[in-house]
Amino acid sequence: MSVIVTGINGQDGYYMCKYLLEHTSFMIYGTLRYRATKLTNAKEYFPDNPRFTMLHLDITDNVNVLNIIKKVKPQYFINFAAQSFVGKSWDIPHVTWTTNTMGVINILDSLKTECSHCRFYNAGTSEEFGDVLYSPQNEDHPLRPRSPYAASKCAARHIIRVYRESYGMYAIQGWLFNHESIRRGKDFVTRKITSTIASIKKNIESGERFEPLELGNMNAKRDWGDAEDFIDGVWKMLNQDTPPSEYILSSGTMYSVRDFLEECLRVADIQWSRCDNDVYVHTTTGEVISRVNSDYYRLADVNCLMGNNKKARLELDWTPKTDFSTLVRKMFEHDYL
Ligand code: GDR
Repeated sequence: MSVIVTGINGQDGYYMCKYLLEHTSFMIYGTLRYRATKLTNAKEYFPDNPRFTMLHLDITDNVNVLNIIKKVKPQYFINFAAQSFVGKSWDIPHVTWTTNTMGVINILDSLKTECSHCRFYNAGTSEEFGDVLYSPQNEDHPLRPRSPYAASKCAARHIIRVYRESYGMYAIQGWLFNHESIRRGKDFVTRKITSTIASIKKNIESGERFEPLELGNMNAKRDWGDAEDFIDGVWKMLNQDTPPSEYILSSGTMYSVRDFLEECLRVADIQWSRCDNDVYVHTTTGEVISRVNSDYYRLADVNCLMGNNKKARLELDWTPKTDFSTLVRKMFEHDYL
């Protein structure tokens, strides 16, 4: 019995493999694109675990997808491989679409032909709701994407439904609201804040000067949860009695980028005052801790997202365990070590 998890270089792929190794007895095949990464690096991920195998897989290559599925014959296929940087998706719309949409078609079609009993999960996103009509968003909220990234995920959602309804496949795409961890990439705003504030804190302590943190839209509001909580919800979504439903996973709370920064400064115990235009100044030295740089603004941003997770709570018995302050503290303390 085996599971394929794609995108193990990323936060979600890694935590999914970890969860499955701890909670199941399946053989886990974790995949990542062939770049310079050697497969021998598998030891870095799950040292000496005989149930974990690392494979190269590029989901944009349908031959590669078909051959891996033929070889592994998985019971579950969990796709976290994606071009997941929303801001970058305007610069690389083709890569975004090819990976996030065509890649999904490649997987669906290979599963249909070679492994139609396999349960398939694709990573969906709150970004699909985009220009929201009401808050909190539930599963019935219309899809109103604002970025090439979000549009690619909406298209994937539609094609997954088509395969589910046409071929009777267990194929679903949950809506995951923002979810963070110590493994979050430093280009995403939360980890950018915790890692930069941690290094500023060290500079303050050693009496050295520092470069300020530079951020974009401080008013953007997001529903930030803990990635490890969400992985449990994904596995529950994959183990429903058929026919499967799609669910929102979210913390159900909403904070601005400004709130995240200020919470992180509190946790770091850095004394600051906020001046006009969101310039944050260190009280003792007068140095600028954080300021706005318009280069980080998006062509179209989603202003606020907050998920209604009632359906997942009731039907999957899923509950997010980590609150906002605990999440910020966990990430900051890791980066400050
Ligand atoms: P998001 O995450 O776009 O919500 O997508 P991100 O952390 O990139 O942005 C969140 C909000 O913060 C604002 N922002 C900045 N963002 C970044 N990256 N860098 C900055 O300096 C900055 N300043 C302000 C953004 O404008 C935005 O409003 C994440 C990804 O993981 C997606 O793949 C996933 O689908 C969604 O979460 C749910």
